[in-house]
Amino acid sequence: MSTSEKTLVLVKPDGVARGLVGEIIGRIERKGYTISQLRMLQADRALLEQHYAEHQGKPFFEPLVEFMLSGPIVALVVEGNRVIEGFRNIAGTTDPTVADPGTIRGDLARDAGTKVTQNLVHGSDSVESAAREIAIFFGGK
Ligand code: DAT
Ligand code: MG
Repeated sequence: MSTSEKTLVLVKPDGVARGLVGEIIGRIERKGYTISQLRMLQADRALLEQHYAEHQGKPFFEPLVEFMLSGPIVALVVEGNRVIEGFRNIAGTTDPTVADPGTIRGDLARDAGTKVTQNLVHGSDSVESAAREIAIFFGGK
């Protein structure tokens, strides 16, 4: 049985604004995963409300959408065995203050003092989320 998976990775507006796209993509490549699709875009509200549907109603939802609208993002489909778990490991935990050193968030992000946590990257959290999110950003291809 193959364990090859796809995940949706986003470099969020803080990552693009800080010039960390290459650093983040480089870490994914050096880990050995395959980048199979990539696009830079300015997201709109409808796309983000769909992408973050699970967080609707939470206090950070509106700040999260506003933050994700604040500048261009880079969307990638990344493939490999157990890549969903593997990318979330190299990304580190949600809160960059306590994310482990060696991770993207632990090495490159910190508390920005904003209503929403700014942590450079998104990675899908399950096979189902990945399929749903890839369809949102890449039209189901
Ligand atoms: P992750 O991106 O680690 O999967 P998540 O899906 O729970 O985290 O939340 C999506 C994003 O929302 C997260 O990357 C940063 C922000 N966020 C999550 N929890 C938050 C909180 N308690 N306060 C502020 N922002 C938060
Ligand atoms: Mg999440």
